[in-house]
Amino acid sequence: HCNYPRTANVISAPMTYGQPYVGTDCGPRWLKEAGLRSMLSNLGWRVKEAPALDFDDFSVHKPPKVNNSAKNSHIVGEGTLKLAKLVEETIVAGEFPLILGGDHSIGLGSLAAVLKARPDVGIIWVDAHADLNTPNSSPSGNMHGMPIGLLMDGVLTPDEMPPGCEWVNDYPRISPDSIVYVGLRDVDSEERKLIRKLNIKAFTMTDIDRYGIGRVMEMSLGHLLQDNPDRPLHLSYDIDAVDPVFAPATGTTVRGGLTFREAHYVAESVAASGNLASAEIVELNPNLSDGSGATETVDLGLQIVTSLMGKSII
Ligand code: 4U7
Ligand code: MN
Ligand code: MN
Ligand code: MN
Repeated sequence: HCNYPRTANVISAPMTYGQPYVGTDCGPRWLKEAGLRSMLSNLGWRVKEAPALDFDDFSVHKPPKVNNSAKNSHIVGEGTLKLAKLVEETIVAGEFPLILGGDHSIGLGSLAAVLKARPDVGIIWVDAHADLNTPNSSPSGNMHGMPIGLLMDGVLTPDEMPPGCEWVNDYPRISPDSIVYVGLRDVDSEERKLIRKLNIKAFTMTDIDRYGIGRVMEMSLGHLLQDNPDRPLHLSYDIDAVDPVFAPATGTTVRGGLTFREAHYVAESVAASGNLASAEIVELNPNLSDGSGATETVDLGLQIVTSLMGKSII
């Protein structure tokens, strides 16, 4: 291990335009103020911090037409392209991109980048939702429910890419066998059809009830690592995967989620695989709860990141 200590590049992606609430832009700042940097250095990481991405620089484009099937798609497209470039540069520099959201539309940028920089990447998507909608299938038009849908191979034709997101057509697609879902419990009908049709590996809350989180993570990692035990992994952790009792400060809560320990175990088991090469935590919105709910959610978010960056209990 000649490249240790490793360097983490903390990338702040304060995106709000993929969903209806202000406040997701505060996620990165709250995580940092809760002690992210010292936590990382205590774990032995060398820490770099990129200047927070600016998603409010509209000087370069005209006011976009309202598009209700993919709301704010110009702004989301432009912002996620910035993120994609930064994540690519980070990987090329040999650093670990640790991406702080922001709403989950940022997954469009981070995934496009990891797919390009590491074509053999495996993706673990921890979420109550499948985020597999397209502009046509989405019940809401909110792009935080579409990052996988826009990138999945065999779902959209290039001309169906929402306006402003055409750059995605120059990036690789996700192969359906390269992604695993953990924690699903609120899946829309078109998403369900796609999961079945494309045979995407999906562990729902029902599976977690049945097998326990230990077996579910073993099966998830086994699926992604079966052909290549050295395969790099990207973890996308939507805080709404966690039960709202423990993570109330997020925009799309769904009851019946991961317990406090299950939420940690997901991160611990991915870290223990030794394959984690990039990660993001998204959808924290400290505005959407009372003060103690916001603090609890941010603290949990930080603890999840701590686990996935390598903290072991003993
Ligand atoms: B999140 C939803 F309809 N599926 O598309 C949609 F239920 O990043 C929710 O996982 C999407 O939080 C949630 O709007 C996106 C809805
Ligand atoms: Mn999500
Ligand atoms: Mn979600
Ligand atoms: Mn959400």
